[in-house]
Parts: sequence; structure tokens; C-alpha cells
Amino acid sequence: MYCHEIPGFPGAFHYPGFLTQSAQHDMSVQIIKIIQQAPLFVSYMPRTGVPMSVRMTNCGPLGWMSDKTLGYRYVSAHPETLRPWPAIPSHLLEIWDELTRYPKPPEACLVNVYNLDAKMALHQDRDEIDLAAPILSLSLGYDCRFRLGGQKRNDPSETFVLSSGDALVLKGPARRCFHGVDRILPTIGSELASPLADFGVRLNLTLRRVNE
Ligand code: MD3
Ligand code: FE
Repeated sequence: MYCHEIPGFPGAFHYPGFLTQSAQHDMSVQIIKIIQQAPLFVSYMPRTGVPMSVRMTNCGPLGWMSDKTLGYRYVSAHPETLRPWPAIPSHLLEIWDELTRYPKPPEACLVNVYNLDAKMALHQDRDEIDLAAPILSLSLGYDCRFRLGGQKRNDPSETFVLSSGDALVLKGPARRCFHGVDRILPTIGSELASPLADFGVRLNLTLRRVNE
């Protein structure tokens, strides 16, 4: 399995093409099943109530959401169905163990769905209590231009392409780096094509530990 630490970003490990095409297909089918049980919803910026362009859902004991009045938070039930989130697929739990070697399982798996016009503004992930635990991200479908910066908003940043099947592990100093998705690229790495790209979306799975 190929992996490199991204130059200039200690603790950021990129695994290009980590999932084979067949594993991407199987994972896509599992995520479609999760979306059937826990429909995609929109989160809203705290205070302004501006809707985010990304649609999302979650699996695992906890799920991330945000709305105008209560802001960013982890909750144990879907905001619309009020049902508990579906379980994290066992293959994702195995990938977490393999790539993070963290002694505790992830508590939240955020599923972000990007249409061609969706993006994610530069931000830090700091809604978790356990900020020492790594974060694992898996990308499926369309490529994106991903931006990674430093621990302060105005630190210099660089952009990278994340493709279908890529894994990213953020640990140590990289866990606190600003990051975002500048734009979706309507292209798919030829041998890494996911059936999701046929739907014209990029999908990102982010596995996190929330509590210590
Ligand atoms: C670098 N998601 O959900 S995943 C998010 O592609 C989020 O959907 C993006 O940022 C997406 O919060 C990026 C890769 C990622 C995730 C967490 C990070 C990169 C990160 C935390 C610190 C530094
Ligand atoms: Fe993030």
C-alpha cells in the first residue's frame, strides 16, 4: 500500500488509490444504503443561517450537524427522522484500524455529498473533545481541489487533487490545520472511477473520534 506524508504538512498522510475500483464500488453501494436509512440533509451556518452547499448524512453513534441557533455539534439522531444514525460499515472500521492504529473506534462518520457547484470554505475541525485522535477521510466519485493550510487561518496554503479511492489520515499537527474544498473537478482518475461519478457527485467520508 503506497503512502506519502504531504511535504510541508507533518502528520498529513495521503494514500492515493487506497481503495481498488471494486472496493470503491462496494463502498458506494454501502453508502447509498446509509443514505436510504438516513436521508441527506443540509446544515446551516451558525448565527447567519446561510445554508451550506454540501449535503450530508452520518453513520455511527454520533453525527455532525449545524443549524442557525445551536451551531456546530454532534448529535445521536438524524435531525429530520429523529432516528439513530445507521452503524458504520465494518469495512470502514477495518480501514480505520489499519490506517490510524488508534486504540479506540471512530464515533462519527460524516458523509459529505458534493454536487459540481458545492464547496467547503476553509475551516478547522474542532468540534471534537478528543483533538488528539486522528481523522480519516476517504474520497469517492469526482475529484476535488483540496486546500490545506497551517494552524492559523492566514498561514500559507497549498492545493492538491483528491481522487476517487484516495485516503487521507490527519494526525499530530495536521489534525489542527485549516482545510477546505475549493471546487469539484468533473473528472475521475481512469482506473479509479467510482459508480458514484455517474451520479455527478463527489462523496467524502470523514471518520472521527469525538469523546476521549
Ligand atoms: C485536514 N471535509 O467534513 S476531508 C469536513 O472533502 C471536511 O469533505 C472535507 O473538511 C471533504 O470537516 C475534507 C479531508 C480532511 C478532513 C479533516 C481534516 C482534511 C483535514 C482535518 C484537519 C486537516
Ligand atoms: Fe473539516
